[in-house]
Amino acid sequence: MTKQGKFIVIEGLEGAGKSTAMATVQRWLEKHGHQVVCTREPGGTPLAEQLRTLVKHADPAEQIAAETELLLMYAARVQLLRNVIEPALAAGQCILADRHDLSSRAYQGGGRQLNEQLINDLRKALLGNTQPDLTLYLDIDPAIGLSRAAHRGQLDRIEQEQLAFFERTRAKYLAIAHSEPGIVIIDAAQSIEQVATALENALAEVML
Ligand code: Z5A
Repeated sequence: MTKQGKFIVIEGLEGAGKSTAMATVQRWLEKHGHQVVCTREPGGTPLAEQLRTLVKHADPAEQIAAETELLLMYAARVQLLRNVIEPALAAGQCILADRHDLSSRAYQGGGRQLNEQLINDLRKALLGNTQPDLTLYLDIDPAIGLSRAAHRGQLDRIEQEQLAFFERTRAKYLAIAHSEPGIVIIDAAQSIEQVATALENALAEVML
């Protein structure tokens, strides 16, 4: 029987350094002999990429209900799960994910203050047993993260939220990371080199 691959997720606020971390983690995994499939959420299949565009660049004239936002994130996630994540894990490959379900719990649960039961029910009904083996949460003060991200130019719909929204999101990330197993908190205010070392140490503990 083929060995089930590992499912590794990178999480954090915008500008925390997720894209930079993805490259570090991918290099580490490949160096240690793993076949890596990278994903991003929302996105990662043709339909999920269309949902990503909708959710990030919806017409500002229309108010997007928080529940609609959550369901669009979930529609994209289930599409990615069934078409990419589950088959790759079953084939013994590693999934390296730029965001997964913890983003919904933090942004829609914390930032948007949606009912937690609703999010938990969706998770249970739709994600089943496919859970990350390791989540690397890059923790950053939202003011620092947003200032890093601002260099990229025009902000999307969610990036235009007030600082308080991102502070609630960060608080939810931290509360979950402190209370559940399998989530390592990395101080993302450190230098890129220090963050890379912290990521490699966390990987070594779980993967070696
Ligand atoms: N969202 C949601 O609400 N609910 C969900 O369930 C899901 C998502 C799945 C997706 O955007 C949006 O959807 C996101 C959450 C929401 N919205 N917001 N706002 P995304 O994931 O595509 O984009 P993002 O989160 O905005 O990612 P990002 O801005 O690309 O962040 P990043 O990848 O973490 O940043 P980076 O590109 O690696 O780094 C940013 C800059 O900082 C760059 O110039 C780096 O060189 C620099 N950097 C990186 N690390 C460092 C350190 N350590 N020191 C100094 N500078 C650094």
